[in-house]
Amino acid sequence: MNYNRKDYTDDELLALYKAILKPRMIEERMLVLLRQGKISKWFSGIGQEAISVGSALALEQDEYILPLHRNLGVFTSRDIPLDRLFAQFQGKTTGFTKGRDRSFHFGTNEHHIVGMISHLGPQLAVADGIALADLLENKEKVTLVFSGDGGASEGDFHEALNVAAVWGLPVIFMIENNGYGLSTPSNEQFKFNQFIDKGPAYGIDALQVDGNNLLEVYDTVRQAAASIRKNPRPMLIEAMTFRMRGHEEASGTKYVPQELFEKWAKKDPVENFEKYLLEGLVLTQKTMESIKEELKAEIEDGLQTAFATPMPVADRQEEIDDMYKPFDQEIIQPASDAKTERRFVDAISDALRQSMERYPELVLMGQDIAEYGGVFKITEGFVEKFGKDRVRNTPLCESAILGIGLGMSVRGQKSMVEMQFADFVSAGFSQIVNNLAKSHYRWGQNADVVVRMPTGAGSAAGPFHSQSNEAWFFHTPGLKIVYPSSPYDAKGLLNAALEDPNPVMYFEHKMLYRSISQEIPDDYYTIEIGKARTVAEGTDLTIITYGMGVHWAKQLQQELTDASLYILDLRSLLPWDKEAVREAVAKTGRVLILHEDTLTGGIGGEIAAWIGENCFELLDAPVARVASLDTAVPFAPPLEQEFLPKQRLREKVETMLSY
Ligand SMILES: Cc1ncc(C[n+]2csc(CCOP(=O)(O)OP(=O)(O)O)c2C)c(N)n1
Repeated sequence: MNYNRKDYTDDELLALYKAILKPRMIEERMLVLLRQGKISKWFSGIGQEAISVGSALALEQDEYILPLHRNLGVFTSRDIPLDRLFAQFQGKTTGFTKGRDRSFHFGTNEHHIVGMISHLGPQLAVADGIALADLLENKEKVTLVFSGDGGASEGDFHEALNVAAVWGLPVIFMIENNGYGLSTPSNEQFKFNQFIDKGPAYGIDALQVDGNNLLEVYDTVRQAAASIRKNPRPMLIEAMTFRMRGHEEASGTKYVPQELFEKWAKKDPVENFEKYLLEGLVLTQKTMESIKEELKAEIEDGLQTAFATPMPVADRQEEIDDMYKPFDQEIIQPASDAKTERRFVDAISDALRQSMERYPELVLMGQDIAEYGGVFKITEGFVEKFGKDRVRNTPLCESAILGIGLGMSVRGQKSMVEMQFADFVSAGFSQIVNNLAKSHYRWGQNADVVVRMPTGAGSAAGPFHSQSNEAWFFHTPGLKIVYPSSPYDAKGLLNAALEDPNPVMYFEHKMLYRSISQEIPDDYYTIEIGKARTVAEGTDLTIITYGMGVHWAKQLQQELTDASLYILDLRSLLPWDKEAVREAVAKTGRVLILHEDTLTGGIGGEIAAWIGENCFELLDAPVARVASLDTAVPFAPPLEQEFLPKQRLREKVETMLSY
């Protein structure tokens, strides 16, 4: 192997040697422990250490790295105490996730590392988000994120590179091309010759390195980083390497031809570097032995401490509470009595504007939201007031933008991501339910992101511009969901959502945008998240609902001549107001749950079950539900009307009243 030491001193070379030896020695020990049944799973990075170590050492200590499952060398190069690292592998409390996530699935802001989620690709956009925060704060920093050649087939790879290119984000995309994705060889994974061919297609500089040559990786990343700090832009580095063991230790290597192992064994990154230093008299046999002894002692010491630490004891309340970053919401009253008649759409716009003034670290992202003002014109005029840095048009990359939101949270920034239509959130689903929602529970990193969701049917917009999909998120611990039905609530709840450091899905029904208005305070104010509102205090039947359902119920109340309705608007769906529901049940003893979302698996099912379990003795009739038909949302108005529950509401109410 050809090493070019340039002007690196002997001490620098020795530091590199120690750094590459460490993950190798840890791994060799781990493989023994695995065989002894003392650890449960191991993803080997043997043969690929030069990439992790070279990359990590080439960056400054406070520059973020986002490693994957073969990057032990990143963690060791950032000097993570080994007892904590091993405790993490063993699921102990002294690790980084309180025993909640395994192996390398953790982040530590102290060490400027954001670990992976199993899905691999989502990681790339998180790096974009960290880089965007750095760029906006003129930090002159680089973020480096890893991808395998297999993971690069994911759409997330394309989105992250595309956004990074368009926004000029200071990110190094380090692709470890090791020839296999689990058992799938490159020729069944992609059709192009090499990853650097992709660079120009994205408008990104791309370089290829010998991933087994520590000095080459180190030097290349150092130079790339120095250039990017001065001239922020993304860069793709393809590190050619080989996976010397199975995908993980249990999965074997039968599918890999033996001659490949033989060929690559000769290129072993640790042995070759060691030989180079010995031959160049940078390293003596004696120093080498004492370095190995020292590392061995450090590893054994770390293992002993980790093994001596007990397994976590489950504390139910702590488990539940840790899904969210603690936040004591302080309800803010408007500073004056000044009020103006505002439509629902204007109330949302007001909240965004006032929150942008209140939080200089808040950034808005969405398709066509800048000069164009968004398809519903909610951010019209925002660019003039807040500038394009903070009001960002995005490419059609829902997944990347949501991941960027998490990355910005890592750097202490707030973001609002506008889905052009709630339906399109499916393109970014994984980021929300796997990354944003679980991050705090896993390693204490909150996702300070509000996702605005223009939702609902009623305008003959067909199956893909009309869906109610709040239930997709209702089932995901770690998220909050609010769903206002009035301009007053729309403003107060959006402000509250933007204040909350947790990920909040904010649903806004499109049919309410311009059809309702109300006098609302001119000043900034917030409404408590998780608090329902009593809309009507009737005595014969309780309707529990939210969003458009509130308006359908109110209309029916006016039409009914011989019965009165108690109407409860939930306003927040996660958490939802159980006390208010209990009270509402007690008022009439008859409960109908109404929502625009389809019936099966809808939120009504959960609320009905809770009432059945907790309020049985308050009931005079079975809890009923009325919701949309279990179909896609149809286009033609007569079909859409039949789909929506409004059609069936009156009949249902009358049946219940005569029960
Ligand atoms: C979205 C998703 N699909 C499938 C998997 C299962 N899986 C985990 S790692 C892996 C192979 C990844 O290959 P590559 O990105 O080349 O990285 P390598 O393991 O070779 O380092 C697969 C298929 C996964 N974790 N996530």
